[in-house]
Amino acid sequence: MSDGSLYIGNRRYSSWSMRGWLAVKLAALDVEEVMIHFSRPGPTPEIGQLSPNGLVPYLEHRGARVWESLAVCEYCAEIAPALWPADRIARAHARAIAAEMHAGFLGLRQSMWMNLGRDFSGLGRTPEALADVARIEAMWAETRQRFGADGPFLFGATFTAADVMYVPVVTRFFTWRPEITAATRAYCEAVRAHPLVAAWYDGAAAEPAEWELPDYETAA
Ligand SMILES: N[C@@H](CCC(=O)N[C@@H](CS)C(=O)NCC(=O)O)C(=O)O
Repeated sequence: MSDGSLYIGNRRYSSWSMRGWLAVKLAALDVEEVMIHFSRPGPTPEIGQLSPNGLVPYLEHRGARVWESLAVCEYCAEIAPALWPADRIARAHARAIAAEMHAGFLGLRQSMWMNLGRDFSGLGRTPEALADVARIEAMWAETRQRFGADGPFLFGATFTAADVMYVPVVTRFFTWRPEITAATRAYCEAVRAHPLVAAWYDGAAAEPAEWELPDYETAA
């Protein structure tokens, strides 16, 4: 008998589910994984019936009910403190950049949505998306210079909740191929090679074609 349930959406598209799932896996919570594939037009009624905000990820664990991906990361970090850097100043920085991701980058998220099964190279390059890419590249570079010199992740050798929050940005960089520096590319490749990220991609590739949503399968 597991300690609860983690509700997620399509692996192919659900960037917020991916964050919640990664945090739960890194904390090794023993939860049943429940996939609710999205219906369109949304919102998906089954998700609305169980999750307080009508969205995934949604975690139920030993009496705790947690929605919002950043709150899921924080909950998991209570159980597995290494999800945040041990040093106070590094941890403050990690929380700030994780919050910036949770609250922002709408230009990137709207024009370069997550689709793990397509190659949209060169598309989606709106000024807003490119401004977000520039900010993210500068933030990653500063973070790695100050805190992650022993790499390959943002805070060094350990894959933290800050990396978790940015994994779906990495996937977008692979799908949409905006122009990025060699250092950004090296970070993206390290993230893509992480076994949990690879496992999520494999799960996405195994999803049935009937779950594909036409709106997310073509780009101009
Ligand atoms: N701020 C929320 C965003 C969650 C969110 O937007 N989830 C989307 C999927 S990525 C969703 O549940 N959509 C419901 C639907 O499309 O039916 C979080 O951080 O968890």
